[in-house]
Amino acid sequence: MRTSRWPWLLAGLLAGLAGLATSYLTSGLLNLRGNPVTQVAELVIKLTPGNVAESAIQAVGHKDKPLLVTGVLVVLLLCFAGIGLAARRATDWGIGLFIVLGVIGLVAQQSQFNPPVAGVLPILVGVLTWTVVLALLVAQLRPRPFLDVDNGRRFLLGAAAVGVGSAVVGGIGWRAGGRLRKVDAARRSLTLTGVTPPKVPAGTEVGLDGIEAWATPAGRFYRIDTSLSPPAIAPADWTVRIHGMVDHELTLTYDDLLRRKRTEAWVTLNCVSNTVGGNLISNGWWSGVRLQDLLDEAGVQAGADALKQTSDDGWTCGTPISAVTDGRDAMLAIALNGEPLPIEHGFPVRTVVPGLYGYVSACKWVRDIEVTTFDAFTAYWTERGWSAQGPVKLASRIDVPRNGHSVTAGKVRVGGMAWQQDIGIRAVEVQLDAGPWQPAHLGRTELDDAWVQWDATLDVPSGSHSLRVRATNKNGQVQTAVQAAPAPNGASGWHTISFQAG
Ligand SMILES: Nc1nc2c(c(=O)[nH]1)N[C@H]1C(S)=C(S)[C@@H](COP(=O)(O)O)O[C@H]1N2
Ligand SMILES: [Mo]
Repeated sequence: MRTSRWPWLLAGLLAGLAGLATSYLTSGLLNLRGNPVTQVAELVIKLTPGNVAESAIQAVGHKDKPLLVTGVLVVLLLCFAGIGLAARRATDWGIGLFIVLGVIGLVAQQSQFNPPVAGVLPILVGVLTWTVVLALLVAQLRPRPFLDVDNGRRFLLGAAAVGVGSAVVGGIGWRAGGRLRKVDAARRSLTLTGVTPPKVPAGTEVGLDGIEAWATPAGRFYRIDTSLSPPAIAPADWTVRIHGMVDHELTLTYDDLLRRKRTEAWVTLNCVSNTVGGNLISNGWWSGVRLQDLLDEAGVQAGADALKQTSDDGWTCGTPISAVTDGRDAMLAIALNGEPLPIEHGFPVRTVVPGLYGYVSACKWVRDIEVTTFDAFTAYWTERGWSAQGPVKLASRIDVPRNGHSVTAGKVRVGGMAWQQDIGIRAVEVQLDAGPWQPAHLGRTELDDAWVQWDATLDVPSGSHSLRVRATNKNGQVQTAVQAAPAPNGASGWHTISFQAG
């Protein structure tokens, strides 16, 4: 026993499998999509040069993803065995190598787009399991001359217990992930009639390299919520109740919603926490049912001024009724970019109100809408010091050039985005250094609820420069230069960047 390598190899493998099992269970319990193994596989895809990936995909066809995940697993098993052998030299070596694997997992998790904070937990749990189980198992393999116990037998018993335990934990993990798999399947099987695919209107894009796409793909949409794991709600289990200061209370199922008259619109959604020049803003093609129609049917009583919206996970927001009933496309949305809402963005139903920051309007996984007054309640973020009212502030941003970048001196094309949803953008101006404000060319500006792309061509001599931007809305208001932090009701100030020309 003492001389053979096999028990050490087995100890490494079993500790490794135990950590994968507890990590998998943690992902399942948290409703997390993917797990550290699939995330490493995705990182491998990202790091693989395009042409290599292409020929690999050609060689194996559409089985590329399962094959890659299997490949990552095989490499992992080899690592585990190797770690067992390293632990033979010194337990600390084995533990150190497990931590290195954990760091790789963490890098893979963090390199995902919008990694959920909770995604770190499965990795921590897994690494903890690895190190503890390895230490326990190899302790039985070290010669202990003064102890009169049969270490070999104890090791085998421990190894068997770890093996069985991992299988059980893995099995529970599979069941825990079942809810998300079921909702995913229900989502994929939906066919939403009357939901059209997004068609970017001609002229909205100014055609500048490096400027943010006018239409945000669903997978790149910014994501903000307070939930550790997104609620997984099957459409069949969803209802929304509209009640409070109404003549007739309404409870609608998902199918009720599907049978109703639909509205579709491009609406840019942004977060009150977005800093000047920041990217907590995205533009999507939303399909849903107008809130105004539902409120008309319920009959809003005199004196009501607020909708208290509550989500499946208990988050709340307060939305002014005036913003929902003045004719703008405020809706209970069922689709983003022509597909059922992504689970992370509120599936099966979320609210979208053009012109208000998300924290006062865009309730994801919405389950309850109480018609009430602002005096009668304090919503989640208002409780934490943010304003009860959150109309979107007039804002603009420079995307090209990026802050700190270099360009070739001469005629330089610059560009970016400008927005004030519901009101719309009339003009954008840029200022190079202390020069005069110069008008920018705008992409299509008809859609008041969506942001606008702008670009301008400037004469830039070589040297260091600063560039700033300001927008004017369709009411003739010029964006304020007064700098404000995001709290309590949104950042303001002109986005200013520095760049080099040479
Ligand atoms: N249930 C729920 N809905 C929510 C939130 C939340 O934390 N929970 N955050 C809000 C905030 S602050 C914003 S900016 C938007 C973001 O929506 P998105 O994640 O789809 O981009 O959702 C809003 N709706
Ligand atoms: Mo937000």
